[in-house]
Amino acid sequence: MLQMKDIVREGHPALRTVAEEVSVPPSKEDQKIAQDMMDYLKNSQDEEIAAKYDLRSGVGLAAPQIGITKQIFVVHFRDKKDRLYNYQLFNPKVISHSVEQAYLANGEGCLSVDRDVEGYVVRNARITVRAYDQNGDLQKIRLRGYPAIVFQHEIDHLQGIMFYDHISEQNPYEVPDNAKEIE
Ligand code: K3U
Ligand code: NI
Repeated sequence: MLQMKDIVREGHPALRTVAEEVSVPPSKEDQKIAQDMMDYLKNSQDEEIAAKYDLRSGVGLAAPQIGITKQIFVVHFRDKKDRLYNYQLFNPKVISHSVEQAYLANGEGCLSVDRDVEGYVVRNARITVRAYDQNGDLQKIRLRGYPAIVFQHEIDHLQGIMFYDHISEQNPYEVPDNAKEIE
């Protein structure tokens, strides 16, 4: 099972590399990478397992975060209406996005960043993602609010982009005119 020692941290080149597309349908090897990452998320959200193995809780994980520069990411979380977002995705593309922007009121964190970073991470409020799932089926996923933020955070990892790249250096709490806050 994946543990915190397997997650690379700031300074590791994989976090600043543009990840490579994978073959579709995903190979057995790539399916295992995604499944291992999904197991990490589920374990990290289980209080007992997380305490036993000292896992930091996460809602998403991208392959470059375990040092594998392939376009694979997984998410596992529920939105405020208790809808489950459980996806293993390959070669994702944001095919459209809103002009309106959004940011989490409490900022963002990252399993690859061992420090608190202050400021608003301003992103697109709504996105549509096209990606392949673990079976090789093409998925088109429309997202808004918190789920849209999580998916953008993960897709950024595949482009070598860190969440703090989106924070204004001049004023970390600057809110653009067209941006709304997400609780
Ligand atoms: O956001 C986190 C969380 C954990 C448990 C319950 C509720 C929230 C932890 S940080 C996280 O999940 C990152 C994971 C990363 F870095 F590996 F991709 C993803 C993320 C955090 C914040 C906003 C969007 C995405
Ligand atoms: Ni992250």
